[in-house]
Amino acid sequence: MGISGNLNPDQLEFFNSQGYLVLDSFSSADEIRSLRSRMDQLLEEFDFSSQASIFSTTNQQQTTDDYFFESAEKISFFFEEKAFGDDGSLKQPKQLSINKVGHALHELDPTFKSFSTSEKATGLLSSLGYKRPIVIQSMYIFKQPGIGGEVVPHQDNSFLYTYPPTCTGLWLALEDATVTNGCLWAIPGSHKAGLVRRFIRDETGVHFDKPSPSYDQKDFVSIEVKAGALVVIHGDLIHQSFENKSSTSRHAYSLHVVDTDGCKWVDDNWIRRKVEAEPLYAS
Ligand SMILES: O=C(O)CCC(=O)C(=O)O
Repeated sequence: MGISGNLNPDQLEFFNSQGYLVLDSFSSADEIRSLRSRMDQLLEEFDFSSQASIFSTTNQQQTTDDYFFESAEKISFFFEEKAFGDDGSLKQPKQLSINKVGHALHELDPTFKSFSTSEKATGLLSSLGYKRPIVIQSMYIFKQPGIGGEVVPHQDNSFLYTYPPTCTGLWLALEDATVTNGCLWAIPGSHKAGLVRRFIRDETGVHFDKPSPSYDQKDFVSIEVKAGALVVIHGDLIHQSFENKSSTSRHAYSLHVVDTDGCKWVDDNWIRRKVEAEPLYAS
């Protein structure tokens, strides 16, 4: 199937030199509304009591690890660290307590699948040179008001490694993202220095193979965007987001894509799928 690229030379030049690209108005207000209201529904249906056991049973580490690992092919709910009081109960409604939902919304939910496999998404990947791309994970990220946790500086290739590396992040703002409510920040051009470290899964669980370098906060630029904008993130770009101490949430839907042609998904990634992911296209 022939997929035409939809990025122009200036956009490609910006992405290649800076390691990220903002595409304003990538999604319409209607599309945003439908993704958000579908998530409202999923949250409404989510039976928090069934998951509460994860936080209270013995053998805590194993249950937590299993829930995390199995989420690769499920729609799973992860709480904010600060969601719970000392007595272990939620301090606010579940809708305001979830950090993210992942990692297979793009596969299992028709509304999220429709966006994730849309022509505008595949056209973008074609422009970036993908030959047989798969979405390897998706996340609905809430960045809840008051308690939305920070995401420390990282590179996406650390977590979703192919050899050679091919990961790209597609981060869709479902609400305006500002420095006040925890927008993305990145070090422009940092992708050119290559991958710093990897997140490895082995028989003991998961760990990084090296400590994190320390980064100078002065090198980061804020990426403030309006709802509907898509931020394209190179897999080696150093990026982060801060805690959300404001009273406004900052919802986003994020996809991570890797190629399956000309590279190999390595066995010690945290994601070990039982069923192979469907390619978005093959060229
Ligand atoms: O949404 C955020 O705050 C961080 C997201 C991120 O780092 C990613 O999707 O790679």
